[in-house]
Amino acid sequence: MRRQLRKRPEPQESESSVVQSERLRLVRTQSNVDPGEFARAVEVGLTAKPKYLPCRFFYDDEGSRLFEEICELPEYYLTRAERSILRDHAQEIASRFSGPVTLAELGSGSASKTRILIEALLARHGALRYVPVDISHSMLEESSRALLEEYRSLEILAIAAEYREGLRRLARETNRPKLILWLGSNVGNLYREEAAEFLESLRRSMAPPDRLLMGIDLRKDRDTLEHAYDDARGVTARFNLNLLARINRELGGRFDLASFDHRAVYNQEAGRVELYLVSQKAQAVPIESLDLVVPFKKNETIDTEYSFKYSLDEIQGLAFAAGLTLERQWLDRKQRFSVNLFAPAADKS
Ligand code: AVJ
Repeated sequence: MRRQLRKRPEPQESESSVVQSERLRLVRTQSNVDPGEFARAVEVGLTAKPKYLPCRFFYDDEGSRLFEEICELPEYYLTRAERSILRDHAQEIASRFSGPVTLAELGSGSASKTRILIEALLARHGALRYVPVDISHSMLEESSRALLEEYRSLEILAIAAEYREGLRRLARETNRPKLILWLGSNVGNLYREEAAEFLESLRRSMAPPDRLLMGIDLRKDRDTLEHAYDDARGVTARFNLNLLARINRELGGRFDLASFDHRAVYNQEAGRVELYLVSQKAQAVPIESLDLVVPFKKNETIDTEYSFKYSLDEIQGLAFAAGLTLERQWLDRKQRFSVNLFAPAADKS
């Protein structure tokens, strides 16, 4: 499924950079603008057995909007729990650095939780450089402008890229200690081994004073988890079905969205929520620009997302595998979610 980290071709080094103002620079990497990528992924995924679609394609403009809506849902406790932890401990986090830092963020999205840290860091150190990395160029531009408007002494380098390329660009930012944010339990979209590998490569890019602040969702009862991914208002269902709508919009697909169901299942053994789209009937769906007709049996599924959950022991294991030391860990009041501060392990750097 989401094998984006391992199996993707090496991206081109070329990037286009647009200086927007004295305080804002936007960089867009090559692979971020490859229009054939979605088409290739759909062709591979829908001719595989079982069928799958990589979850990174959820986030076109419509999908990004729906995800923002998910974050506000009563059932989706993740965002609120993380925000409350950040509110409670932002000052302590800022006080761990003795001077101005570079605040980097992977998958920044609308950066609404980031503000809490931006404010704490500005209050503590006066100046701040913010380097958000996100695949959505429009989201980056929008949120960057809003932040600059609000915070007068903030400086932004916005990188429109996937994580791996973003890291490469980030490694060049060496003049100040870095606080790297990876929030929202986005790590959950990686298989556990992939997560360890990715964090190890992240750790390699860190100097001794750098820190990683990571939000990780915790293992918990089935009911809470399945409702978080199958809400009463059907927003998550629309988010999942938007993958098919996107194929219709961009590739001339003829999916009838009403003939597919959204399904969320907690696989307790694997510790992950699995999202599927289920064909209600036998049907054949043409996708014009791929010159392909996709056959479905009744109840046949498309795997669309795995969202891995961690126990506290598994978080320690992840840190160890990546050569990181867990310096601090905070949980929300209901102990559903964790925010973790990691340092590069002393013997690794
Ligand atoms: C953005 C990957 C953290 O797994 O909770 C939310 C995505 N999918 N509802 C998650 C998601 C369905 C989300 N992450």
